[in-house]
Amino acid sequence: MAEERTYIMVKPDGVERGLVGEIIKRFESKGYKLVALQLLPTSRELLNEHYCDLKDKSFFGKLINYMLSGPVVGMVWEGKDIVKTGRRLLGETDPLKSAPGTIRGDYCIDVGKNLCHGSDSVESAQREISLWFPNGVLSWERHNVHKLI
Ligand code: RTP
Repeated sequence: MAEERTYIMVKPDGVERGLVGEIIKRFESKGYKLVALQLLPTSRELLNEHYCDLKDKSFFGKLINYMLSGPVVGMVWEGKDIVKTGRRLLGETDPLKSAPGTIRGDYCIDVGKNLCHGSDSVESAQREISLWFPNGVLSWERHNVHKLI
């Protein structure tokens, strides 16, 4: 059976602040495998689809404007329990509730600028990966994984 995958996205503030490398480093260091990576401007259409579950929330308009403010870096990471562990690496949605040692706990203070997104379930991950990477992602093998990490 294929390994679990998740969609991780560095939001415009993370790209602007030069934190892409730091975020990638945390997933790599943990032992996860990168299978897709892209820098791209978002569009209202993609964001409406990505955040379709939140369209009735009071902060929806603010969220979409923030996400349209600059390019994002979208990634697909693969590995054991990556959806749940990926969210733990990111920290809580509200950075002030995020433990030090998590990405949001270490690098931000505002829920409206919380640096990154991570899929919240295996089903959401599949939906988001198809949305942001319609041409698919790479499959590759790490033969010397224990020597690399
Ligand atoms: P994400 O989708 O970005 O990983 O966030 P999440 O699951 O941790 O949180 P969710 O409830 O899905 O919210 C999506 C994004 O909306 C922004 N937000 N603003 N009260 C507010 O102003 C507020 N609440 C949420 C955040 O950027 C959050 O990540």
